Amino acid sequence: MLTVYSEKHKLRDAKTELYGGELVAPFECPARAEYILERVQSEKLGEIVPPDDFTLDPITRIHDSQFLHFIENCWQAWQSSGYHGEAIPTVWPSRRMPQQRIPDHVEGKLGYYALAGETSISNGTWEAARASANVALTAQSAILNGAKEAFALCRPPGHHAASDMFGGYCFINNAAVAAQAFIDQGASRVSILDVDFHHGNGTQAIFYDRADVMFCSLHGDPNDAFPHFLGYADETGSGSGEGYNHNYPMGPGTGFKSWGSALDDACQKIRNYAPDALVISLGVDTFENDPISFFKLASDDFKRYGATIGGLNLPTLFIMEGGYAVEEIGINAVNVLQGYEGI
Ligand code: 6XA
Ligand code: ZN
Repeated sequence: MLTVYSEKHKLRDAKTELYGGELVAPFECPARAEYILERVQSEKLGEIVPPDDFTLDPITRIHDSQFLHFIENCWQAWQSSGYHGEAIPTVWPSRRMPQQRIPDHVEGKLGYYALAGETSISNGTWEAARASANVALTAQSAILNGAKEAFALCRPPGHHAASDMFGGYCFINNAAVAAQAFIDQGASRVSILDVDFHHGNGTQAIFYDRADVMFCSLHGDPNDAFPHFLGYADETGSGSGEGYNHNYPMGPGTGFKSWGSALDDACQKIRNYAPDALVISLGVDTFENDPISFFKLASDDFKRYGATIGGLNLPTLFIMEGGYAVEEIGINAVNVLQGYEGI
């Protein structure tokens, strides 16, 4: 299987994450992608290529231009305002402030565009997020040009980012950008299957009223897990998108037996939908030793479910999302890809 990887992910190297009331070293760190790359190499998964440069056009098919402009310029504006730390939102247009104005000051803009408060913006964030989207688009092009499958080793991840919101370590929604690229290049239907521990709220929001992109997500019950405010089972789509959004929230301690049954159900829905392409939001934070999640999948389970996805027999684009048990992240991610390939 082809892997697309960019060294530019290293430019995303924030020093702070707001976690449990403390500023800690971010869970979403450069070592993650390096461990995955090393495993791809040591397991000889296949060729590894750098991404091509794409214009902003495929990204603006999904994201608001002013939002992208903000992510690009936030760090500069933050520093110019005289702040010494990294840019972290502290105020939001919350329920009793319904005007939804976009303030001039960076502090206001940050709150306007943020969906959560853990993710800081710092030097290099925009460049790394752009490169991550280019990784996804390059892998998508490979499939368009005839590859049966490809692995986009994206970092930073993307599935929490909505058209005009960042957070949960995500800035550009790589899976959504890639799915839209398939549609723009002639696909009638695309399925996105999100197996990250966290609900892909950004992806759901982007495609919620559309029938041409079906979204299925297996995740920690938002009653108990981030992002808390989206990802419930009764969210099934709206308008012409009604019936094309499927959430499988699961509680603390969920192991492979129940998780695998949910996957089987989602795969049946994908089979019925008969998409032209399948995009997998591949997070491996479902692992039993993940430091911020509560599912109990073992390393072997990743191989087993990779085989289930392979059984769909569809052109398949794997997009890397989360996973924070850093030393095992490569084993678990590559296990999915090898399971898919029947290895
Ligand atoms: C913030 C948790 C962010 C989760 C990010 C993630 N406390 N998403 O892994 O898939
Ligand atoms: Zn996650």
